[in-house]
Amino acid sequence: MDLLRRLRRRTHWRALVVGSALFGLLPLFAACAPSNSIAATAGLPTPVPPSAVSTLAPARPLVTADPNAPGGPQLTIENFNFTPADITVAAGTVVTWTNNDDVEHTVTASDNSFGSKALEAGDTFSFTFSQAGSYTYFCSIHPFMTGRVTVQ
Ligand SMILES: [Cu+2]
Repeated sequence: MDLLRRLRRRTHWRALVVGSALFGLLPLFAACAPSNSIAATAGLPTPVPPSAVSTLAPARPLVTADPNAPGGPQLTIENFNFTPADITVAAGTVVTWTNNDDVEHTVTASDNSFGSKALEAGDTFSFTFSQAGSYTYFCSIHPFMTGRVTVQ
Protein backbone atom coordinates (compact mmCIF):
# COMPACT_ATOMS: atom_id res chain seq x y z
CA MET A 1 0.00 0.00 0.00
CA ASP A 2 2.76 2.37 0.92
CA LEU A 3 4.58 1.58 -2.30
CA LEU A 4 1.50 2.27 -4.40
CA ARG A 5 1.00 5.67 -2.76
CA ARG A 6 4.60 6.59 -3.37
CA LEU A 7 4.31 5.53 -6.99
CA ARG A 8 1.21 7.67 -7.46
CA ARG A 9 2.91 10.65 -5.91
CA ARG A 10 5.83 10.23 -8.26
CA THR A 11 3.50 10.06 -11.25
CA HIS A 12 1.83 13.30 -10.17
CA TRP A 13 5.20 14.93 -9.74
CA ARG A 14 6.28 13.76 -13.20
CA ALA A 15 3.09 15.07 -14.80
CA LEU A 16 3.68 18.40 -13.10
CA VAL A 17 7.24 18.64 -14.42
CA VAL A 18 6.30 17.59 -17.97
CA GLY A 19 3.25 19.87 -17.98
CA SER A 20 5.07 22.94 -16.78
CA ALA A 21 7.92 22.27 -19.20
CA LEU A 22 5.48 22.15 -22.12
CA PHE A 23 3.63 25.26 -21.05
CA GLY A 24 6.90 27.00 -20.43
CA LEU A 25 7.92 26.33 -24.01
CA LEU A 26 4.67 27.63 -25.51
CA PRO A 27 5.66 31.32 -25.47
CA LEU A 28 8.94 30.33 -27.14
CA PHE A 29 7.07 28.61 -29.95
CA ALA A 30 4.82 31.61 -30.32
CA ALA A 31 7.81 33.93 -30.48
CA CYS A 32 9.49 31.80 -33.13
CA ALA A 33 6.38 31.42 -35.30
CA PRO A 34 6.57 33.62 -38.42
CA SER A 35 4.35 36.64 -38.03
CA ASN A 36 2.46 37.51 -41.20
CA SER A 37 0.25 40.11 -39.61
CA ILE A 38 1.16 43.59 -38.52
CA ALA A 39 -0.32 44.53 -35.20
CA ALA A 40 -2.28 47.74 -35.28
CA THR A 41 -0.73 50.51 -33.27
CA ALA A 42 -3.02 51.91 -30.63
CA GLY A 43 -5.01 54.86 -31.94
CA LEU A 44 -4.11 54.20 -35.57
CA PRO A 45 -6.32 52.45 -38.11
CA THR A 46 -5.37 48.95 -39.18
CA PRO A 47 -2.94 49.16 -42.10
CA VAL A 48 -4.45 48.31 -45.46
CA PRO A 49 -2.29 46.97 -48.29
CA PRO A 50 -2.11 49.16 -51.42
CA SER A 51 -3.87 46.46 -53.44
CA ALA A 52 -6.94 46.84 -51.22
CA VAL A 53 -6.78 50.62 -51.34
CA SER A 54 -6.83 50.64 -55.12
CA THR A 55 -10.25 48.97 -55.09
CA LEU A 56 -11.74 51.83 -53.11
CA ALA A 57 -13.05 54.91 -54.84
CA PRO A 58 -11.06 57.91 -53.65
CA ALA A 59 -12.93 60.68 -51.91
CA ARG A 60 -13.78 63.41 -54.38
CA PRO A 61 -14.48 66.96 -53.39
CA LEU A 62 -17.55 68.50 -54.98
CA VAL A 63 -15.74 71.13 -56.99
CA THR A 64 -16.64 72.18 -60.49
CA ALA A 65 -14.64 73.89 -63.18
CA ASP A 66 -16.24 76.30 -65.62
CA PRO A 67 -16.48 74.31 -68.87
CA ASN A 68 -16.85 77.61 -70.77
CA ALA A 69 -13.95 79.44 -69.14
CA PRO A 70 -11.87 81.48 -71.57
CA GLY A 71 -8.92 79.34 -72.58
CA GLY A 72 -10.84 76.25 -71.49
CA PRO A 73 -11.67 74.73 -68.14
CA GLN A 74 -8.89 74.51 -65.58
CA LEU A 75 -8.79 71.18 -63.78
CA THR A 76 -6.56 70.42 -60.84
CA ILE A 77 -4.80 67.35 -59.61
CA GLU A 78 -4.91 67.62 -55.86
CA ASN A 79 -4.78 65.13 -53.01
CA PHE A 80 -4.68 62.32 -55.56
CA ASN A 81 -7.87 63.48 -57.24
CA PHE A 82 -8.68 64.95 -60.62
CA THR A 83 -10.93 67.87 -59.79
CA PRO A 84 -13.54 67.93 -61.08
CA ALA A 85 -13.34 64.25 -61.91
CA ASP A 86 -16.19 64.57 -64.39
CA ILE A 87 -16.66 67.43 -66.81
CA THR A 88 -18.69 68.02 -69.96
CA VAL A 89 -17.34 70.37 -72.62
CA ALA A 90 -18.12 71.40 -76.17
CA ALA A 91 -16.11 69.95 -79.03
CA GLY A 92 -12.96 71.96 -79.66
CA THR A 93 -12.45 72.82 -76.00
CA VAL A 94 -8.95 72.89 -74.54
CA VAL A 95 -8.88 71.24 -71.12
CA THR A 96 -5.93 72.00 -68.84
CA TRP A 97 -4.84 70.05 -65.80
CA THR A 98 -2.48 71.50 -63.17
CA ASN A 99 -0.70 69.25 -60.71
CA ASN A 100 -1.02 70.82 -57.25
CA ASP A 101 0.39 67.80 -55.44
CA ASP A 102 3.98 67.39 -54.34
CA VAL A 103 4.14 64.04 -56.12
CA GLU A 104 4.16 63.34 -59.84
CA HIS A 105 0.97 62.44 -61.67
CA THR A 106 0.00 61.81 -65.25
CA VAL A 107 -3.14 62.41 -67.28
CA THR A 108 -3.43 59.25 -69.35
CA ALA A 109 -6.39 58.41 -71.59
CA SER A 110 -7.83 54.95 -71.07
CA ASP A 111 -7.72 54.43 -74.84
CA ASN A 112 -4.30 56.09 -75.04
CA SER A 113 -5.68 58.82 -77.33
CA PHE A 114 -3.91 61.44 -75.23
CA GLY A 115 -1.46 61.44 -72.36
CA SER A 116 0.88 63.66 -70.44
CA LYS A 117 4.39 63.06 -69.26
CA ALA A 118 4.89 62.73 -65.51
CA LEU A 119 3.72 66.11 -64.22
CA GLU A 120 5.72 67.52 -61.36
CA ALA A 121 4.30 69.98 -58.83
CA GLY A 122 3.00 73.01 -60.71
CA ASP A 123 3.25 71.41 -64.15
CA THR A 124 0.30 71.68 -66.52
CA PHE A 125 -1.02 69.54 -69.35
CA SER A 126 -3.51 70.67 -71.98
CA PHE A 127 -5.44 68.69 -74.55
CA THR A 128 -7.90 69.85 -77.20
CA PHE A 129 -10.96 67.63 -77.36
CA SER A 130 -12.11 68.00 -80.97
CA GLN A 131 -14.19 64.86 -81.30
CA ALA A 132 -17.43 64.20 -79.42
CA GLY A 133 -17.33 61.27 -77.08
CA SER A 134 -16.64 60.09 -73.58
CA TYR A 135 -13.00 60.11 -72.59
CA THR A 136 -12.00 58.34 -69.42
CA TYR A 137 -8.51 58.86 -68.11
CA PHE A 138 -6.38 57.99 -65.14
CA CYS A 139 -2.98 58.58 -63.57
CA SER A 140 -0.58 55.91 -64.78
CA ILE A 141 1.40 56.23 -61.54
CA HIS A 142 -1.69 55.91 -59.33
CA PRO A 143 -4.28 54.05 -61.45
CA PHE A 144 -6.95 54.50 -58.77
CA MET A 145 -7.05 58.17 -59.81
CA THR A 146 -9.62 58.39 -62.56
CA GLY A 147 -11.56 61.07 -64.38
CA ARG A 148 -13.78 61.62 -67.39
CA VAL A 149 -14.23 64.30 -70.01
CA THR A 150 -17.46 64.15 -71.97
CA VAL A 151 -17.30 66.04 -75.25
CA GLN A 152 -20.54 67.10 -76.91
CU1 LIG B 1 -0.88 60.10 -59.73
